[in-house]
Amino acid sequence: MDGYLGVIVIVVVVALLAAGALFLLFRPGGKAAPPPVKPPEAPPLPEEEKRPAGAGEEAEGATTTLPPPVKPAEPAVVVPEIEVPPPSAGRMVRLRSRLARSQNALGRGLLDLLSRDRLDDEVWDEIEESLITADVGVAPTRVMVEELRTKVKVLGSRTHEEVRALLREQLLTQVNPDLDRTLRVQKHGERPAVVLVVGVNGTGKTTTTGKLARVLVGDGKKVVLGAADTFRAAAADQLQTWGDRVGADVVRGPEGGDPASVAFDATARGIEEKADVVIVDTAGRLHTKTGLMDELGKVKRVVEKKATVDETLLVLDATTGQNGMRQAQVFAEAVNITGIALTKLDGTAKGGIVISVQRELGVPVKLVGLGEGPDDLAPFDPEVFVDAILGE
Ligand SMILES: Nc1nc2c(ncn2[C@@H]2O[C@H](COP(=O)(O)OP(=O)(O)OP(=O)(O)O)[C@@H](O)[C@H]2O)c(=O)[nH]1
Ligand SMILES: [Mg+2]
Repeated sequence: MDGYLGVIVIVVVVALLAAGALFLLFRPGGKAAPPPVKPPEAPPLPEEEKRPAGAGEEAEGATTTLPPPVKPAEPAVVVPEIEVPPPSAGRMVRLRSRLARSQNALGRGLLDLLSRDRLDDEVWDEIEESLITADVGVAPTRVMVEELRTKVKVLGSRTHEEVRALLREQLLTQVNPDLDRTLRVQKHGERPAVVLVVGVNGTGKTTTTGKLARVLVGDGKKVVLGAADTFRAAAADQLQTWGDRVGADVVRGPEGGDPASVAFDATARGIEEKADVVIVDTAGRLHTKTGLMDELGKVKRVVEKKATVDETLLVLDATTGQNGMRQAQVFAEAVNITGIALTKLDGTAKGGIVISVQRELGVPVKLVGLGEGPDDLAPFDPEVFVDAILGE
């Protein structure tokens, strides 16, 4: 028993001593932790024992070096990584498969029909129908069928290569490789070029503005974006995301604010920042023609107080066919369109719209959208397009 008592007394005494020590260390108002004990400084080494830094630290006789003091962690600063997109040259070739997938059916169908031994009226009707279904448009279809009929008669019997060459020539003539498709994005001395992006809701204006910024940055230009779609705050956020990725400044205005004032500020910023190009994204509401004319006219006028609108791109969704074309016509009547950006060409077999839209609006297709990826916008190349339709 006595032995047990002794042990208990010792345990209690030790516990009391420990509690006392803890109290002294952590008493209210006292320091939570003892001040760091400064390690004793190592005595200087005798001359002969000094060695170059880092050499044989573990070697016998070397003094232990203390680890460097740990620096307090600095607050993490998130630096967005700026992307450098690939240059635009040859993009359509790279994206050709996107076209081939949806356009090949038309090409194969036409080649099969034209390769038949007997080309009677019924076959010619089928050829005509295929072209119309692909949105080539009635008038260009008539011209093509007439030309093909005459040429086939001259040829007599036809090899597959001859038929292909014939069709290629006809399609290419309709697409018109002679049209000037260069984007007018050259700086005027100190002033940036200004591109206005217009079109119906949901056709891909904001996406095309963002992708175009990438095309231009990839080609070595400095770009400023203007979010003149002030109807939805989300529209400016959407553009901001595109701009941030490639380090392009985005000029925005208050929600519901005046689009012309945003376009003006964006132009001013472009001049200030010595940018090469300012691209202005506009709202896609389909107004009455006069409302549209007033609004876009005002945007243009204010930009022209500081620079010139070099390019007005009409964004057209290739999947909307003739209906989209009619709406596009309203825009074309309201503003002076200088080029067409045809989007979603990856999702339709109706590539013939390239032919009909150029014909009806009298403006060249300058850009084509071939997917939802950030670099899926390409300068339009008629030959690559026709070859994709016909298949290699
Ligand atoms: N597959 C495909 N989708 C595309 C292409 N271009 C745009 N889109 C899609 O089309 C949708 C609408 O694009 P937006 O750029 O928001 O269209 P918007 O004209 O600005 O629309 P509003 O501002 O509402 O008038 C988005 O989901 C895009 O990803 C394209 O070339 N191919
Ligand atoms: Mg938009």
